[in-house]
Amino acid sequence: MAEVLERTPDLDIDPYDDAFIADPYPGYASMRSAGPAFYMPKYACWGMARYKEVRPALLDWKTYGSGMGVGYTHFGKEKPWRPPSLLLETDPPLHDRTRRVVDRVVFPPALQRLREPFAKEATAAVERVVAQGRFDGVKELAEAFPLKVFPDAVGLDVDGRENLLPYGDMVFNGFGPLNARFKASTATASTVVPWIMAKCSRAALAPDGLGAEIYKAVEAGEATEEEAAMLVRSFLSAGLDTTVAAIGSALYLLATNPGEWRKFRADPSLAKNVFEETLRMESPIQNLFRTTTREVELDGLHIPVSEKVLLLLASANRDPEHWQEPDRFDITRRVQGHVGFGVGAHVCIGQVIARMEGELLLTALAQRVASIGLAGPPIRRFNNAVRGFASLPLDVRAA
Ligand code: OVM
Repeated sequence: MAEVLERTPDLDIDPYDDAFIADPYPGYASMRSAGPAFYMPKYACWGMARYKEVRPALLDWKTYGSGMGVGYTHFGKEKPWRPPSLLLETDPPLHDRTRRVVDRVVFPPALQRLREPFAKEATAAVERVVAQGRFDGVKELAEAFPLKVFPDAVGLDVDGRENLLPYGDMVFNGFGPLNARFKASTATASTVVPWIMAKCSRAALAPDGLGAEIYKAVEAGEATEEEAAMLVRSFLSAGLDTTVAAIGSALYLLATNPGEWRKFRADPSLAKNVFEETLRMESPIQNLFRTTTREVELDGLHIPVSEKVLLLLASANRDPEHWQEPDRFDITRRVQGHVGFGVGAHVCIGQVIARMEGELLLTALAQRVASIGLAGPPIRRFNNAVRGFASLPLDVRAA
């Protein structure tokens, strides 16, 4: 007992503070040096920020459960702001069943038919901005490209797609405490949420898209019609903000690291690795929670049962105990093992689509752009879980 009391894992840090979000990396360093886990009195929850603990916690779904929500809200104590996701906010055995339904739809060979339309749109998007010279990298590339190809792939019609990003903003703010930032993003919920739900119905989805593929599980007796709609909702929740943030961060890192840009230009086949290194450096989903299903002992430190634990993926991805020069953007780095997509039972189910988008857009960029630089100060997007830009003024010169 004395050993437990000796430890003072309290950390007076607020990962949802504006200043923290503007530059979270010094905060992550403090969190990592606090120990294997730390306690945040302000939120009465725990955190883990080192690679050494974050990765095993992600893999140990029995101890670190998702069924009580992967946001700050503890579903056993408070009502979730929206009906829980059947994928994200579930544990086995339910998770195994729903995951199987979606796994079949995103089976990599089945997604290869997306490559050609994605590549065509990537080229068109890059050619548009090259013609402009100066443009907003967020609006014109990071948003425009995923907002075209992903809803097309799911099978949404073109009307109302402007609801997708505001919905994502609510969903990812909803990973944090339901603070002023969350509340501001839900100001449009009364129009955005019903639009999203309507688009999840079988009738709203093109017969050749990923959404319609999900509904085949109903015919096969593997899911109910209502469950299928909720699984389509997962596509519309998780599939855009993440790729938008990743592409925006990749553009920023390339524009501000001219040496790496030159390497990339010389070898556009590095596109895949540029994207992975971006996910490590500027992890689109910075953090998410688990809930302990039993008391945990970590290096003499005790976390009680039913406690929320914030897993700082972005910090693990910059942990100097695991990575050499973690703060250096190195497009030839061996970046395998980053936890930007998570790992284990809940590892990102859309990763093949996300990687395809990243690879194809960055390839088109390396092939058609000779130089890329900032044309003004980038403006950060503030969200409780997603790290990206609101605006990224860029200047490009045609190759
Ligand atoms: C979902 C969902 C929403 C946001 C993120 C996510 C990281 C999943 O609704 O299933 O995965």
